Amino acid sequence: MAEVKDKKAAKKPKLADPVAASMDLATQELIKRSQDLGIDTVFDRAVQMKPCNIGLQGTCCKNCAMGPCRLPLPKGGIEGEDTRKGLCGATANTIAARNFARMVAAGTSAHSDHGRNVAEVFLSVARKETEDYKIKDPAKLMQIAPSFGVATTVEEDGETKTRDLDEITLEVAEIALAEWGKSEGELMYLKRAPEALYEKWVKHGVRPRNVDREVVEIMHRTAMGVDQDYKNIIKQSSRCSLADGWGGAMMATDLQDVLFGAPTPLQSEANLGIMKEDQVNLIVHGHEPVLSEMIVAAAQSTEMLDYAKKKGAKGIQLGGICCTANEVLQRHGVPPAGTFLQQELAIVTGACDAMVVDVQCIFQNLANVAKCFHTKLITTHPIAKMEQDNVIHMEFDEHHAMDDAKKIVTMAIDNFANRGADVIIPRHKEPQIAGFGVESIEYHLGGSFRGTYYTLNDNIINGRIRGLAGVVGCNNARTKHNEEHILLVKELIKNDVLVLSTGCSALACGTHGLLTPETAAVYCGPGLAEVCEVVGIPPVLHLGSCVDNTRILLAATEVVKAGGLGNDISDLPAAGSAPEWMSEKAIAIGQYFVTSGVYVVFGYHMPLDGAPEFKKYLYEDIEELYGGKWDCEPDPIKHAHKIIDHIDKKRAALGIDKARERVLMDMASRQALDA
Ligand code: SF4
Ligand code: MSK
Repeated sequence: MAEVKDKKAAKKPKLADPVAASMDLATQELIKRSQDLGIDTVFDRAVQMKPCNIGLQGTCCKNCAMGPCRLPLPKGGIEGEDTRKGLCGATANTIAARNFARMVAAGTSAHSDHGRNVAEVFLSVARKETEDYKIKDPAKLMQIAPSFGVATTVEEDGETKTRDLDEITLEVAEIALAEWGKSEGELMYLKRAPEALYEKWVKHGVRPRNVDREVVEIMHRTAMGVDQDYKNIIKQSSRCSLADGWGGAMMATDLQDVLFGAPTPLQSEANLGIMKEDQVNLIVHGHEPVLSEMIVAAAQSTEMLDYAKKKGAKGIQLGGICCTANEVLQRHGVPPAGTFLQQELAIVTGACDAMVVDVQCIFQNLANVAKCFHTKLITTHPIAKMEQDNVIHMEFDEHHAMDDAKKIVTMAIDNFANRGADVIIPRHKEPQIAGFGVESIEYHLGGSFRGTYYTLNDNIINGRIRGLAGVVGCNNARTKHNEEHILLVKELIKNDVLVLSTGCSALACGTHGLLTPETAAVYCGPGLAEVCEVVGIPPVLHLGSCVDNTRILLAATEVVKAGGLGNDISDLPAAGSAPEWMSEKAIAIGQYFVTSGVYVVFGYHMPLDGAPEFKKYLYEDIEELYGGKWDCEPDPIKHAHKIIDHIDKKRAALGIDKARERVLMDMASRQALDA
């Protein structure tokens, strides 16, 4: 018996094969290093623990203490009537729909609570309660004020004058913050959508009343013994998701742009190779730029740079992980160190002097990895602490934001001297152009005479650009790191599909060199390559973080407005995709794109297989309501071709499929299209 125990104890845990785990060389190198050092990372844990088969099917319910009730689909499917039910009688459809709805609620609450925090900081600025944040982009404020019903001009003595900026700021701040909990009416941003889409939302009764209420209502309706009609549950999921996409997340993006500046394209680099041996490496990770903006300002201050030099470092190298990376990249050119799956590896370099985190997508295991090195792991948000005793909590408060940021940067600098000699920073990094937005797409692909997005629309109509794809979302340790993103995106651009990218997908594209204009000549079809060359843009446009998916909604709205491609988002030759999704936020995003008329394809897997009738509703029937629907395809090449087929179907419906057959059009046919 003792021998058996010894054998068990001696059994080594299974480890990930670095080459099978990631397509990125820097990641492979550091997975190997972590294994040599006996430190487990998500890649190893993914081969050691398999997902639960019933959870994968979406049909495990634990919404009351009589459960968990588990309703797997029998092998070989169901013949005849589906008699599966939980103790209360809940069907597989009800259980899968409730689980799906709760993901929408969780995702919406994450984006929207982020948005609320930004709105609160914005109100502090408007009330002049903080000196550290300012309005950096008054033009953007003027642009969004009318959507909140705030006038930007006033009639005085027969003249139209611009109103006082402080007054506008305060009115926008108060109205925006009320959007989370107002007692009457509907979200004000809904009217920014194309009219035809707004009318669909009216017809189907899915206009969100306020942000918080739609989340609360999902939690109520999915509680034991409430809503037991999967179509009705999904109706509320649609309404809640709109409160995210056309509410909390959209306000987060807009107010961040007003406070920190709307992004314009800039040059940077990507991947773990951005870390430097002779500088203080400070990694910012999480989501809210309210924190990271101050860290950037503090780290670039002469005071901190001088202090770093005094402590023997040549400078301070900031790097980002996850969506914080996108936020500081798009506004300051701070290079991303990695995507979601590389967070532990940044510490495994041995060169990370401090990692500062706020909310969302942060592994609790960071604390265990940090324990093996000198790295200071600092949590900053009151709602996101860690139980491990090596984690330092330094609460970040907007009222003394710069002081807090300087304390954090000082801690990183002081820790530089504690770095061991055993440092491995992979050499791999790529140049990139990032930071596009609705406004910069207009600048690059717009037209001065014919409407803002005229050049883009013209190139879609004449077929040089076949269509648009929003490729977004996470990494997932159940798939090979970055591979689905990259193979999918390459296949799309090869087929002349212009890609708009956010989140970790955008970081992956940067890591693998797809965010440079030069990429076009190497990977694109002839039509897209020509457009990219003429206007000098990459074929994959970096549009920011997860909340910035709302930039894609607004860009699509601008395309509709510019004319010639139908009168609703659902008419456009366009689709959405999240090839390596893992977060509940991705489900909320997918649902608001579907409810906005977009065909959305996810990779990996969707937790719907245990409820085929409900799955068919999301994959087919829902299209009749909003013009968008869900799909799933784990193979990246097939995934790309589902999107391309959809784009071609929409082109045919618009009558522009002929144009694509002759990409090089003569003047007469161009005029015919314009007519
Ligand atoms: Fe089971 Fe119904 Fe309770 Fe869910 S709500 S755990 S299906 S009894
Ligand atoms: S960070 S939500 S892993 S994209 Fe927004 Fe990346 Fe997904 Fe987090």
